[in-house]
Amino acid sequence: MIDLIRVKVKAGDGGKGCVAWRHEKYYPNGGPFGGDGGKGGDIWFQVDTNETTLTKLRFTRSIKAGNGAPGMTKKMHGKSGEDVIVKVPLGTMIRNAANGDLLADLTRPNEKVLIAKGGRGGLGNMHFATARNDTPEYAQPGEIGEGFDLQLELRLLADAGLIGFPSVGKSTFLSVVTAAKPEIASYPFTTIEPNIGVVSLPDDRGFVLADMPGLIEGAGEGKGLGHEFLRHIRRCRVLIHIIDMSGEERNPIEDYEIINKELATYDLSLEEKPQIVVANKMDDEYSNLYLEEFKAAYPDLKVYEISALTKKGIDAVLYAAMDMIEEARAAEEPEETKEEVVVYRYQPKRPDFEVRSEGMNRWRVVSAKIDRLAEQVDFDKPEEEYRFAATLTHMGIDAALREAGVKNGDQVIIGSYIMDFVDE
Ligand SMILES: Nc1nc2c(ncn2[C@@H]2O[C@H](COP(=O)(O)OP(=O)(O)OP(=O)(O)O)[C@@H](O)[C@H]2O)c(=O)[nH]1
Ligand SMILES: [Mg+2]
Repeated sequence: MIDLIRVKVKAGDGGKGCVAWRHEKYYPNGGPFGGDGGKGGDIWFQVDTNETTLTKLRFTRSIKAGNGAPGMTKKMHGKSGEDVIVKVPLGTMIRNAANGDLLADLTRPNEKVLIAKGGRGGLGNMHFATARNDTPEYAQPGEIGEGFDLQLELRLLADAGLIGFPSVGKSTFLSVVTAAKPEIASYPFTTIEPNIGVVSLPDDRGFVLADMPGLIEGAGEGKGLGHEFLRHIRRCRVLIHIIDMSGEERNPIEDYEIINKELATYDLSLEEKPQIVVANKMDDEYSNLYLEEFKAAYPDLKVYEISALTKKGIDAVLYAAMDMIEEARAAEEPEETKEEVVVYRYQPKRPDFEVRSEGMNRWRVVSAKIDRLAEQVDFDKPEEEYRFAATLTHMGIDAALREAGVKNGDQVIIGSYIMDFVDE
């Protein structure tokens, strides 16, 4: 499948903190002076409606964001690593290849999602001075950036989809109303992958149109090529059902029935989708006869008569499709603006925290939740400090530290705070 690919992503690592000392005229041994490392770059994915396939990423084995630079003396921060924004087509689904978890389903123009977060920079030694030790030889290493194996899948997000039996002229239709150049031939199953194009109407409206492989009887249960692509059809707002009216190879009345039956077999909701019925190949000498029969069989059905070959009757189909699409759009997204950028962050389920040994009687509690809490604590106020400590105990952090082997008097680093572990 062309629209299923794997790619590795690795966000940037944080730069390491710096160990440095203040050496100035009036501060001969002026204390720790090392700055923090820079943050590693993040990896984002963003919808770009100019992209229609994932082919560009097909040969990209891995995507890396920049690492943060180490901290420097004079308390200077290292430079942050550069972010990477990967442009993908509308309808891209991003999964964690390891377990199949859906990380993002990009269904809106410009939608942007953070997939791999860069590591935080390590703290420089200026943070580590305490009453007990005013010459800390220690600075933190940077945090490792997140990395995943991703599986990307493109589900076409076309507004309209062309359906019908093989050789009825679906690709021909696409080729005359868009700039797409699908393969066209007189044998069935010429199209084996969906093709996509953009229809631009003279009144500045437009929509995305997809051409599908031909469906046959039994497609809904997996016969032929169509089955794979019925799931794409499910995402279209409007179906344009093309019928070969020349009667040369097939019977139009039967065709129309069979295709609708297959749609319903695959998914009942497909039966409900707005459908435009198009009689194609009206340039053929017998077409009018078959059309009469067809109309007699379905007297209430609106049938658009066209010839994709001579381009006759095409505009009426496009305007009808456009109107139905706009109606469907309005019903789906009542008050959304098209240019909106939606940013969200996939959060895998993890324990709230992790205890790591950093050697030299130092420990680190890694936890976004606690970091957020710590930001709100005023450590100059004993009651707030006490409440914070109680929260840590409540979350099981004391217990986890003890289990990891922390001893009385060890240093515990939480976010950008360093505390002495006092076991009473
Ligand atoms: N006479 C006539 N022939 C047409 C017309 N439209 C398409 N054809 C011919 O019908 C044949 C099949 O056309 P395609 O556009 O490849 O058909 P398709 O529906 O995409 O077929 P698959 O991809 O196999 O499902 C080609 O030989 C076309 O030239 C038309 O309006 N009139
Ligand atoms: Mg085709």
